[in-house]
Amino acid sequence: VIDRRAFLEGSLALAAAGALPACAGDDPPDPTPLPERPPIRIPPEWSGGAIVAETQTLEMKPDVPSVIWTLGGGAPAPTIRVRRGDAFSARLENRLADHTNIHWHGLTVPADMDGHPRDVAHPGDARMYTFPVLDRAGTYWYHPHAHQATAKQIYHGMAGFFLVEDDESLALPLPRGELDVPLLIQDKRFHEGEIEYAPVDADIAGGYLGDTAFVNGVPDPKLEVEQNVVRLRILNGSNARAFLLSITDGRSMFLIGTDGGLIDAPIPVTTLWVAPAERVEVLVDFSGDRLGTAVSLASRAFTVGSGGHQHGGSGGIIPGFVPQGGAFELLRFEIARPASVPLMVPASLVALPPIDPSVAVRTRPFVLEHRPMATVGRHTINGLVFDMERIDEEVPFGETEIWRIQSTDKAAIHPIHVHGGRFRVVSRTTAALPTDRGYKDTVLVFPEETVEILVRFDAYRGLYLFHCHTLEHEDDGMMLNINVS
Ligand SMILES: [Cu+2]
Repeated sequence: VIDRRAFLEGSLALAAAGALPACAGDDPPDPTPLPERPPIRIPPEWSGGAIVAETQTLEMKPDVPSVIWTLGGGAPAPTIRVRRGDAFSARLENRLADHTNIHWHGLTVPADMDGHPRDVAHPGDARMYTFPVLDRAGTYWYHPHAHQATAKQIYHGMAGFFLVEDDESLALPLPRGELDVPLLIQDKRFHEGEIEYAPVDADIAGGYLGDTAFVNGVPDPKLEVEQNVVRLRILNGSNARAFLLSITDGRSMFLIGTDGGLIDAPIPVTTLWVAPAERVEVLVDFSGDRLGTAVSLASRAFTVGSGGHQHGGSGGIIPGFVPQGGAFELLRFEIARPASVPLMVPASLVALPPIDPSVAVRTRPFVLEHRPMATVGRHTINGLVFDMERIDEEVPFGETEIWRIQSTDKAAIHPIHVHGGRFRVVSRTTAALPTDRGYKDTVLVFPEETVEILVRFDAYRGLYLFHCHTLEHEDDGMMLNINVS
C-alpha cells in the first residue's frame, strides 16, 4: 500500500521561516524585512549552433566558488527556444576530461541524434546534432547521456531547457516574456564548498540525495513577480529526489502542461508530484496579493513505500541530510509591482486526443527490481542489467502497444523514461495523478506499483532506450535497448 501523506509539519516549518504572506488588513505591512534572498537567474536563450562542454568555476552559493561542469557556459545551460517545424542543429565540442554527449529529452529525434551512450564525443572531439523539431509545443530539456557518466555530469551542472512553441500555443492568452518562467530544480550536496558527487553503495539504493535545493543554479532564491498570473515551467533535474510541490499558503496552482506540452484545460491542484526528469507547467495567480508580501513554492514532506531504504543512503552519517520526502522551500515569490497587462487563467487550452488503450495490438511487460545483494547491477528491468550492445526489445514501427511497468521495489520510486517520443498513461494501481492526463515521456512509478502506458513509435526506426531516470539506478544498469524496426 502506498502512503502518500503530505505532512502538515512541512508547511508549518515554512510558515515559521517567514514564507507566508503578511496578514491582510488596514495596517501598513509589517516593517520587519524578509530575510534577503539571492535573485533567481534566468538562463540566456539560444537557438542552436556551437556549444562547448567544459568545467568552469562559478559561485553556486554566494561567495563560495565551485567547479561545475557546463554545457554552453552556465548552469543551467542556455535555454533553447524554437518553433515546431524548425530545423535544429548544434555542434557539441567536448573540452571535458570525460566522454559526453547530449540527449534531447522528450523530443522525437532520429536514433543516431538521440544521445545513445554508444554515440559519444570523447575528450577533445566534437559531435554534430541536427534534426527537425517535430514535437508539440512544450517544455523539454537536454542533458548528457554517456555510459555510466549521466548521473555525475547532470549533477555537476549539465542540463538546460528546450522549449518548443507552435502556432496553437502562441495563440493562447498565456503569460509570456518575464511572466513565463523556466525553473530547473535540483538538490545538491556540498562538502567544503564543493558540490560533492561521491555516491557510496547505500546511495545507489534510493539514489543520491542533496541537502540544498537549487532553482536555476541558485540556492533558496527569490523571484519578484507582478500582481498577475504567472506561468512556471518546472523541471525536476535532480538525480533522485522527487518533489511534492505546493504553494506555502495552500492556494491552488493550475496545471496546464506536462512533459509533452499543454493539456486540454487547466486543472486546479494544491499539491503536484514532480519526479526526476518530469516537467509540469502551472499557472499561479498573484493578482490578489498585496504589494510587498511574499509566498513560496515548496516541496511538502511525504512518505512512500514500506522498505525504508530511501531514508538511508550515506546520509545516515551526514549532518543535515534530508531524506527522500523531506520538506524544502524552493522559491520565494515577492509581489513587487502591479500587473502590466492583467491576465486570467484560461478556461480551456488545446485539443488533447483521448487515451484509447483499445487500439493497442499487444501488451509488453517490464518488471523493475531492486536486488540489494547483487554485486553488479543492483537494479534490473526484466532481470537484465544494461548492455550497450544487446537489443532487449524489438518494437514494430507504427504499432501501438501497452507497456505494463511493474515495480517490485518496496522502497524507492522509479521515474521511467522512454526515448524516441511520447506516451500516454493508461492506468496505475494507485490513484491517478493529474499529470497522467497529458503527454508524458517520464512516468513516476511508486513502490510496488504497476503503471500501464500507451506507446507508439511512428517517426523513426532505430535504437532507443527505456530506463529509470533516478540517475544512480540508470548508471547501475536499470536500462534496456529498444529497437524500433
Ligand atoms: Cu529507479
